Amino acid sequence: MGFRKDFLWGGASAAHQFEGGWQEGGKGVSIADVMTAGGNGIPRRITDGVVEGEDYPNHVGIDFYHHYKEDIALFAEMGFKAFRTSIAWTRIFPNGDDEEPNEEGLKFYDDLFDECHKYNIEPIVTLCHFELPYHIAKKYNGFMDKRVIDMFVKYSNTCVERYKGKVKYWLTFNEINNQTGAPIAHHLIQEGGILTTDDNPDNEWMMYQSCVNELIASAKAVKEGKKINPEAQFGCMMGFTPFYPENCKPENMVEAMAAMHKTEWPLEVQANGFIPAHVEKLWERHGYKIALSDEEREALKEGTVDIITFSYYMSRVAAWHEGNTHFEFHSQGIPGMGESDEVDNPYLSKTAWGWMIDPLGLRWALNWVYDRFHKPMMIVENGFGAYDKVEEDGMVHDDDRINYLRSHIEAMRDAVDEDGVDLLAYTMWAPIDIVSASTGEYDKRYGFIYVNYNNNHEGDFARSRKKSFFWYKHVIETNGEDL
Ligand code: BGP
Repeated sequence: MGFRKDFLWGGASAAHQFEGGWQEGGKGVSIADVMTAGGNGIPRRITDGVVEGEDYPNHVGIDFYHHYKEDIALFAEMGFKAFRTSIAWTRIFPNGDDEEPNEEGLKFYDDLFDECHKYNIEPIVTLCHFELPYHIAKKYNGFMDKRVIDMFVKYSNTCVERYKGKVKYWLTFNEINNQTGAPIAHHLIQEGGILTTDDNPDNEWMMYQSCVNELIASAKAVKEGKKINPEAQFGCMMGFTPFYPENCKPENMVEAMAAMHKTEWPLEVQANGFIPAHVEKLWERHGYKIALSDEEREALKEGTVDIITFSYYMSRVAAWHEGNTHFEFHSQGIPGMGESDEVDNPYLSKTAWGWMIDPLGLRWALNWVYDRFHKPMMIVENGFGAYDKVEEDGMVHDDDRINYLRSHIEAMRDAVDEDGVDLLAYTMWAPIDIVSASTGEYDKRYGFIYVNYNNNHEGDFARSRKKSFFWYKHVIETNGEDL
């Protein structure tokens, strides 16, 4: 009973949120490098190139680029079996469409993966985590252009070939479903949101088209990657949020189903190999002409994933509104698209950023995915963003974080023990404080390891262990028995 003996306990991060060194080692500019800091209710913005005087936190991250040995040693001290990180596309192909890869960039990840293996830490590697090369966004309008599919596949093949003996687990795109989950520019980052605006009526069509192109790129990368390295295991990566109906009114029940359709459809594509009927119907209803050839449909079929991975932070609630013409969930009131179909959950508390805390939702999520696809799964993100305070004893006593993680690991253990789901890994987000993806803040902290740096760019990047560091070490030591 309990977790499998070889369960991969660890943590997860993403290149743009912690590496820094944005102009070192021949790296090119990514979309994340032209994203301003937000916070305090101000949204992040993607600027057209780097603008002097703006704050771009991803330029520095937490300087992992120069601290990776120290950081991996700390992960090893906690007993990590796995570390999920991403490769910055622009370290390998600085412009995205370059002929030859950048050797210095390739070498950096060689060293990083070697450092992980030194401590028997298995790397789990995301190829594209919210950071398309800026040049691709500008020149091709990102994944709206079919040529970018081949650029991604070339990049993926280069990595799978180079790190053959070092990386077994590959995830193609981070939270690929967020591309169409909420039609605001922030979610167009991966495709190159620079050329779109929030109130562009073509946004939804563009999001579907660019997401379809990403799905084709992903499938081709899986198929070719398995030829390059038959040992490799490829996974999709979803941002998973269960949707509950507001109550047992049948309309709300069907609205919650529609919300799951709307937000998780790429998972169906990557696991089943075809576009689900409900999506084809939505395109038809809206008159979206999605370019998808027979050959591309075949590619989707041939490139299904081996494992399903997802992030889990919260659940959400869907409500039907009188006057809605279809069961078609909209999370935001968008011009021409009606009011928001999302409401609060009165049974749950929230983080300081309004994310609903729902450990049982994780058990529900694991079952929802396993019931449908029967493939091994990994939880590759789950964590608690908070304002941490260093106390007089020099330590962060992050009991709220411990409670959050404990309750989620318990729910995950129940899903394994009582429901029989096949779970391979748990990599919490993020073992060390990093830059927040949604707000660009340093002060939204997730780590077991505190980094002395803040929103005002004060601090020396010194690392120190929080109370949760010692708690998680014990969790790993007991393989999740003693929480
Ligand atoms: C996920 C992203 C991560 C990470 C996490 C936490 O959606 O995959 O990159 O950032 O959310 O979000 P945030 O950093 O906005 O708190």
